[in-house]
Amino acid sequence: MKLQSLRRAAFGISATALLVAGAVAPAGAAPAGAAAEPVLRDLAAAHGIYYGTAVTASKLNGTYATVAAQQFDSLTPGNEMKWGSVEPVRGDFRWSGADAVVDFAEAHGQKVRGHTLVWHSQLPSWVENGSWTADGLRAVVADHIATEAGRYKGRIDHWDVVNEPFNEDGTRRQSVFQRVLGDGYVAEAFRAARAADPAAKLYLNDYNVEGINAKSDAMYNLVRSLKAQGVPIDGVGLQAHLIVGQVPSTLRANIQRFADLGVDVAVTELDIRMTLPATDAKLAQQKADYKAVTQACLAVARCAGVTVWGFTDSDSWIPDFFEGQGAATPYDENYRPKPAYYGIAEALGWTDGGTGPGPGPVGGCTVAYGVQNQWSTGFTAQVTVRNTGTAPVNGWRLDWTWPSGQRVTQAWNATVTQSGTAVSASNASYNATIAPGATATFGFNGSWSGANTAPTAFTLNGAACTV
Ligand code: 9MR
Repeated sequence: MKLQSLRRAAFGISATALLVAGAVAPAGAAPAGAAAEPVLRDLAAAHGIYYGTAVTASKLNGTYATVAAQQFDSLTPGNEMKWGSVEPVRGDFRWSGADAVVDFAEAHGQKVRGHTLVWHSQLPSWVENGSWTADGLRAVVADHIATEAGRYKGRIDHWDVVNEPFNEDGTRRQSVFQRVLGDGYVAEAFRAARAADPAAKLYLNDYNVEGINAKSDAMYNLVRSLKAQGVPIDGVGLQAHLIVGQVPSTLRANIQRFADLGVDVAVTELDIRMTLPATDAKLAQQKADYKAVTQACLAVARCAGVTVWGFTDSDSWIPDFFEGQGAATPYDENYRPKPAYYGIAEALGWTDGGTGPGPGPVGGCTVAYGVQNQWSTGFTAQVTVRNTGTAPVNGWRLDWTWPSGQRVTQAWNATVTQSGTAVSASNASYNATIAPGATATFGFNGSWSGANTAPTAFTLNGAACTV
């Protein structure tokens, strides 16, 4: 445990995990006598760091929402807070996507990284192509920061205030901000962000700055000079869009040198891409790489946490931007945990107890969910899980998300926990093993109001089941 991070650890553990049956245990705790899937957010919290993911607001339902809520304690909207998303036309604000991510995070005890206030890309054309005087653009940027950071005041853990200000050689990128306002736009943006939301930690974020190189040297010199001028900068974000087998050997030393300047550091957009198809060897290397990045963060006291840029290969920017490449995230396209997920967990201290990683069903699972009885405020439901794979399942956890705000109040034949709308049911000691073709059944009472809509998606040990 990092001593200076006790506050953050306490936050992580106080997540609204609610135990409704059985002994008190955190969501995802190992059922007796069985290997359980690791829960990254709990493991990270025990070290005083967070583990986050970028998300897409429109996908926050079903299995996607369940995994995002269960495994991560920080969310970054992948696109929804960018200037082009929130004010595509001057004075015409669209907050629904950003609001949805912030609301979801709060409902699940998660922090939010705000991304991003001042960036050359995904800018509305009225900003990018305006014919600006310096005073005119300065006022527009100040207003944008005051409006967006002000809207979410008190609800954002970190803001990426300025994103990607550098070229690869360490010179300043000639964005509209740089061209019209000069070097000082960075300091002005940080001051405006502090004024708008004094509680948010303010970050400078960039890519290809993970190792020690010309670009990260430029970032280092800028942070040093901002600190010397009293500019309110709190952290540095290393995006970490990496390639399998190429984690920079100087990553840890680089994190440390920024920390030594008196700022926090976060890995903000981690993904590790490979040339497709993914092979066992590449996935094994990717596991080692995810583990190494997580270990580098853990090794430096001021490293606040790690965010993966999408947790599933079905929600990754890589295939669209790098032809023939992909498989860059910790879960596959069907939400099955990949070796990379276990690499993260191992870095965070999880061991599989010698049973081998991934007790997930080899061939799959089906779930039958039935409401047996319903009255004005409550209901009784029964859930039957079938192992349709060819190997036994030894220890299981079934996850789902409530579509209409139900709550589990009492359960039998499983230990059920609920955090926000996300539910986890773990086996009892006497039904931990499900032989191929066999089933396990448990039941519970719940409360409902308005509607009692059945869940549409379930995962068994992280693998999506047929419903
Ligand atoms: O993940 C984002 C993707 O959906 C967008 O199409 C893309 C457009 O530039 O931006 C992606 O996110 C970027 C992030 O905002 C800044 N660092 C690089 C990320 C990957 O391009």
